[in-house]
Amino acid sequence: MKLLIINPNTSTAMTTGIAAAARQVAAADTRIVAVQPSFGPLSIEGHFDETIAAAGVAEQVRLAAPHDAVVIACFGDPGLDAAREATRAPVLGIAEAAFHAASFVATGFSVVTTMTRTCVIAEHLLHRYGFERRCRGVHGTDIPVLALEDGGAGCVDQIEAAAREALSRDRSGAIVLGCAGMAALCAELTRRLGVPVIDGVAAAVKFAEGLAALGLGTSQHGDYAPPLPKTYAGWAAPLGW
Ligand code: 2AL
Repeated sequence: MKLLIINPNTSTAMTTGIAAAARQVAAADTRIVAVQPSFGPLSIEGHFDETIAAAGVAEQVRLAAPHDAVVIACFGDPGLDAAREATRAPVLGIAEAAFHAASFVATGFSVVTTMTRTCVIAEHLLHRYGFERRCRGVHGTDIPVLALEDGGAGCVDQIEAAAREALSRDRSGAIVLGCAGMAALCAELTRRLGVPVIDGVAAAVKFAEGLAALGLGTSQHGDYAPPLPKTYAGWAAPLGW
């Protein structure tokens, strides 16, 4: 199968890292194609960044070559509903995938993320997806996303400390990593913490493969039906239906 992974930010180093993390868990017959928007923020650390990045996700899914599944690899899942309107393939956000995975292996989980100001984005998603009763805390580390661009090895001690504090304070059984840039640290943090640590990129890849194998794609019925045909003005003109 062909799996399209969209990194919603415009850091090429992060797109490369996300592709490597995806390839590490993908099945032998899964072809990973990793892309990023042609415009938008280098990292996504707030609401304004996220709004522009969501348009970038819409751009990439609209202009994409044929694919069997799509993963949106930023923890705010920007543009998830828009992407689902734009393709028949299943579309998974890494936050949504990680919340599902964590709920399979623990009664309660904690999220450890980057900038504290982004915690509210994860909290909004937990409510939107109905996971607010499974998540026992969202914790910022104030690590800038771009400090994770090269795999984030220099940040692992700080993330471990935040995760230990979260496990104890929240009485949770698993840790969800709150940034695609943390993917390369998942194995090391699992070893150090001794609890399930969930990287949403890996979880989304495996769920996407599972859905595709089951022949399940995005519903064409109701609100996920293709966008209504109309003219789009300005820079968005090529994205109209
Ligand atoms: C993210 C992420 O996954 N990519 C990005 O640019 N920002 N999420 C986050 N919480 O910082």
